[in-house]
Amino acid sequence: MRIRTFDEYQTAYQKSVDDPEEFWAEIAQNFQWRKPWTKTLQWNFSEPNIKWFIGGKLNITENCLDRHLIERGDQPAIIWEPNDPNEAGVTLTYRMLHDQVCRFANVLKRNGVVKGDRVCIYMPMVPELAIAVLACARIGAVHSVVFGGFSAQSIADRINDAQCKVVVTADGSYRGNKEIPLKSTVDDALIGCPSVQKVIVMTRTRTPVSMLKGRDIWWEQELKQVTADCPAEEMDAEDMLFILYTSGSTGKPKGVVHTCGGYMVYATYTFQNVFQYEPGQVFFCTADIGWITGHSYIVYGPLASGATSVIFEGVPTYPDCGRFWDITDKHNVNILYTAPTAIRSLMGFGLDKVENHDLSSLQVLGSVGEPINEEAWHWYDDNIGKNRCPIVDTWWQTETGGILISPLAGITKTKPTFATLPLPGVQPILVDENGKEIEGNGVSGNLCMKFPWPGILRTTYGDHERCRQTYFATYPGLYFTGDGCLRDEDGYYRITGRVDDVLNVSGHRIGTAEVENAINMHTGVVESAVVGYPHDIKGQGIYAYVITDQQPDGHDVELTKRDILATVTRVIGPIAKPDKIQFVTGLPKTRSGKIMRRILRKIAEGDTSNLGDTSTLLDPAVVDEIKAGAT
Ligand code: 6R9
Repeated sequence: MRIRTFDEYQTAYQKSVDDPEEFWAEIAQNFQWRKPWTKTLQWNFSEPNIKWFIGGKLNITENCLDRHLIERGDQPAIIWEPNDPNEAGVTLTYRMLHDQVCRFANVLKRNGVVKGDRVCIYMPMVPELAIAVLACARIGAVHSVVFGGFSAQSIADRINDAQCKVVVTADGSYRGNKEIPLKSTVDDALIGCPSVQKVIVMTRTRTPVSMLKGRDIWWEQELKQVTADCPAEEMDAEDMLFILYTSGSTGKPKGVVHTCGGYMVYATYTFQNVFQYEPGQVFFCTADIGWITGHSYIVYGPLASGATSVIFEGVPTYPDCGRFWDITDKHNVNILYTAPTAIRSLMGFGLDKVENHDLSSLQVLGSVGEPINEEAWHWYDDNIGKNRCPIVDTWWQTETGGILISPLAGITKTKPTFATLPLPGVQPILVDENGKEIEGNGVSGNLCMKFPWPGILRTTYGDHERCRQTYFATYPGLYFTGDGCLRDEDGYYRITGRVDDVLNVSGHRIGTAEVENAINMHTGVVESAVVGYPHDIKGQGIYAYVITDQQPDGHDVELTKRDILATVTRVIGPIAKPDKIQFVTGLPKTRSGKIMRRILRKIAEGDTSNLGDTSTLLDPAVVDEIKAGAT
């Protein structure tokens, strides 16, 4: 499965294009199947209908756990580093993890969860989060992990969309010097979630919680009632493995669906090749399991590879900005996978807390989530990798299941800010607005894919038409990523950012429409428009133009801003809080009533010299007012 030279990469790539089915069938042989597949691929992008390893039967947890027991049962599978460095961590060997997953799977069963049921997981970054995820997979339940920073309303929306039967949560979580009450947020969410029958609560912070009789049960108590004997459920390759909600350009997050066989093969293949993983290495991905990066590269990819995966509960700046480097030295991390926003924020603290670390265990560095700027790339390369660790800038999406465009560590020649070349099995194509292919090198366009890979999403939960509309209808016959992209003279790809109304704030995808909906819920707000603007640390910041029912001087502006921020936090979560709010009396609209975001974006960027054609505006005067009041 491992590619070791650039020649081998080229050969593999060619084969994956010439004979994709044979290519992936050979790779899939490296996994444990209960029953082999009868047909490798069947697909069309028009419905879409995509199936990999048809008729194959498996359970992903047998691949992540059982099959490692003989050879590496006593090797660490998970190293858990708590928020507080003085608290004892936890190391779970493959045998221990297997045992705990089986036990918790039995807890789920005992509480009525059967194959196909949806389970919402809203937890801190503790080993029990990975255990809950794998326990669902063990019995064929579909997990829907909701990031611990989301609000009660966001949890409720996700639970209702997927009709989850059970919620797994904790009393609270620690992040830096903050204690966050998770269970009480779940309680608020569940007021409007009739599908939920049971809530399983793990003890973490000992925050007082209300436990509703007949509904709420303690994780620890439940575990006393079960054995560690839990045979894995036999799953079809195309049975659902999980749902993960992600923002798009419309108001409502979509439940991206991944299935068992293709996702397993793709997450694992990309893990081993992109990072050039060697047995015994320690892998530290700093993402949260609440995002796709954590699903694929903390849980499934590393565990299916028999790797040691670090789970970190805290934040990069607690107790100080050397925390990542403390963890690297403490656990002898070999591969570090983090986000540009974290690198940029740590850069700002200088080198004091870097230079007092050894970091010699590091061999490969990764970046994910957003474009990495040249300065951050070099800082990472010079100060963390000491110019001896290849950097892999990995481009991919929740919908792609795994990395699509990236260097192979130490094999592909890197170029700062370039995700470089497509992985085997990935066929990118750049198109113009009309869907016409832009051929050759030294060109830019909208990034699409013309052929499926095993990790591609299969549908959006409960609304297949939405999946078709969002990804497969813009350019018929192609999967549209929503990203703009440059292909340089060497054929290297650089992702330039979203071309739709999706923001990327600190590597988090946030739809402008979602933020607008949240702002508009605040009393007195008449209308709002949200755009992104370049932000030194977050990559993009959120800029909101808001019309209220008061004259700009008729209300306490600072107080109203604060209330709007509180509203957004309440409706979505703190990650969606605007960085800047400007009160305006009107928005630049065309005669047909469409907001001209292009103009708002320019003003937010501070570039008002050339606003382009404003002649189609209903009221051009509004632009001058907005320009004058820009913050
Ligand atoms: C894995 C993940 C996906 C969006 C994607 C793109 C941006 C991710 C990137 C990158 C430039 C990279 N993105 N990796 N942009 N270079 N290496 O982040 O998934 O949360 O769904 O976000 O993130 O814009 O479309 P997700």
